[in-house]
Formats: sequence, C-alpha cells, structure tokens
Amino acid sequence: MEGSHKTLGEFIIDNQMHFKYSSGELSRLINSIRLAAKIVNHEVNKAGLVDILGSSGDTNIQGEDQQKLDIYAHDVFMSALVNREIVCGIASEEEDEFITVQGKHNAHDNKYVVLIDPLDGSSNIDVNVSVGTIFSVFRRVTPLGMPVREEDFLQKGSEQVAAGYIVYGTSTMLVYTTGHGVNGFTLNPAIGAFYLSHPNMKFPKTGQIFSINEGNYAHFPQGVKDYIKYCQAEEDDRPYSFRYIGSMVSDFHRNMIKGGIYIYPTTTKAPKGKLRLLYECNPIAFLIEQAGGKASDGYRRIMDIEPTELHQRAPIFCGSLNMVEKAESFMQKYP
Ligand code: AHM
Ligand code: MG
Repeated sequence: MEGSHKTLGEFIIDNQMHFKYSSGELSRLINSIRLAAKIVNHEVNKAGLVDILGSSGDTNIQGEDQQKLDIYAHDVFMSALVNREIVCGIASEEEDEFITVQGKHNAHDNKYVVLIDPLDGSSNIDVNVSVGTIFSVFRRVTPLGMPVREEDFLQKGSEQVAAGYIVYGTSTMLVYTTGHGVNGFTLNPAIGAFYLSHPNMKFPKTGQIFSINEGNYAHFPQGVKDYIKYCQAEEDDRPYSFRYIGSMVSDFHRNMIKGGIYIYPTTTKAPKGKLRLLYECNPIAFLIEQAGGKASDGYRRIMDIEPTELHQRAPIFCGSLNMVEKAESFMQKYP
C-alpha cells in the first residue's frame, strides 16, 4: 500500500512546510498527541484485565474502576500537552473550566489552544467496544504574553488549524488533518510506531449506511423521522444498512471508509443535541470537509456556528456529501 513504510514521525517532518506558521510548534503538538495516544492505547487494551491485574497487586490507575479510564486518558493528554510548552490552554470534555498553561518562564507566549474529548464513548469500555479520543487545535486570538481567555477557545470551527481522532479498535489508528487533506496512521503495537496506512482519505460521495440511535425515534424532529423512513424505503439503492456502535469515532471512521451518514439530532429530551460542539462536532466536521464530506446541524455548516460556551451542544448530520444533503432537504421542510 502507498506510503505504508512511512511513520507518523516522518510524515510530520515531511509535511511541516504546509503549516502556515512553520516554527515547528504544531508538529511538536501533534507529536505530543501521538505519544499520549500510545500510552492511552496501552491502558485501553488492558481494560478487560482490570480485576486480574488488580488481584495480582498491580497498582495501575484503573485498578479501582474501569470507567476511570476516561479520567486517566484526560490526565495523560493533559500532561503530554502541558509539559512541552507548546499550548497556552487546554479545554477538556472532562473538566468544567479550561486550564491555562504558562509557557517558558511564565511568559504566556505559547500559541495554541487544544480542545479534547480524551475518551469518547467510554460507556463502551466494559463491553469491549472501540472508544476514541477527539482533538481540535486553534491558534490563540488574544495577544501573546497574557494568560489565555475564554475567547481563545470559543472560535468557530472554521478557524481550526488541526483536528483528529484516535480510534482504539481492532487496531489503533490516529487520523488527523492540518487543513491539507486527511491521513490515517495505524499503530504497530509490536514496535510502538504509527505507520501511514490510509494516505489522503476521502469520504465516498455517497453511501449506504445510516447511523443514528433509532431508539430515540419518538423524540426526533419530523425531518429526521422522514429521513429514516427514506433510508428504509425499498427504492433505487435503498434500503440502506443501519449501523450504530454508539461510539462516535468508530461510527464515523467506518462511514468515512465505506460511505455513510452519522446523525445525532436534537430530541425532545436533548433539545440542543447531545454532542459537544467544541470537543466532538467541530473536529469531526473539519476532518469530514477535508475528506470531501459534509457536516451540518441540519440547516447550517457546523464549522460556521459561533460558539458561546465551552460545553455547548449541537445536533450533527455528517458524512457522505450526497447523504447529508439529502437529510438536510428533509430537515429544511420544517424550518
Ligand atoms: P460521551 O462523550 O459521554 O462518551 O458521549 C458521546 C457518545 C458518542 O460517542 C456516541 O455517538 C453517542 O454518545 C451515543 O449516544 P447515545 O447512547 O445517546 O446514542
Ligand atoms: Mg464525548
């Protein structure tokens, strides 16, 4: 396969010239994420052994409770990012407030903010289903030399300079973009290196998979109900296959490779949607657009939404361009 001998480390160096402000910092930031991903991967892969390791006196952090893996992942990503003096602030789905990172000599002169969902879909861990990490990177908008402020984080998705995810699946993959296409790297666990396995990933323009928690059907807006009926109808290339893992990164990853749509709409119980705009929707939207797909809230581009709070939620329709446009056409009948 093309590029299969190239490691992520080599790829980052080769592509550094693409970065708008090419001082090497964004490369180092991606490198920090790569390192943290390997550490988290190691723990996630041992999740089923918690009791066994615990009884043999292993002091590993998850000894007490598997679910705490999301806190563990949060801590690993935090320290990987904080210790390298690249980012000036981090916001995590696991914490109410963003944290400020000071930089060398307390100078507040680091340029990037990172928003991260350290372990998305963590309710799947105890049943051995894939989980993921999602991250989003912006340049700060406040001047260097002062502590970051909320406005550095509350930027529209279109301002992202990088975004990506790690899927801890049958193999572990890191997929990311810096605005020059999407590339996927698969971890070779024997030697601990990520190899370029999926160069220049492209979302199929159309597909035959729809992913939505249909158990919530009664609570969906009419446009979504109508679209589901459309997917199920016996006509043209339909009915489509229904696939829903309940772990967004995995559902998204499958759809990007095979072609499909993932929807988490508003519901009467979650009138603003469930997924977080800054930690989940924006980074996924950036990847999708870079891969030729589409991400919207049913009416407008996800990356054009002006955020007003860190943990803001948004409905999302994302995936193959033609499928998202079709779903939007159903939504737009009910403005
Ligand atoms: P989390 O951030 O609490 O893990 O929730 C996000 C997850 C997504 O990965 C997944 O697609 C969705 O929640 C599933 O929600 P539901 O169980 O309501 O279908
Ligand atoms: Mg999440």
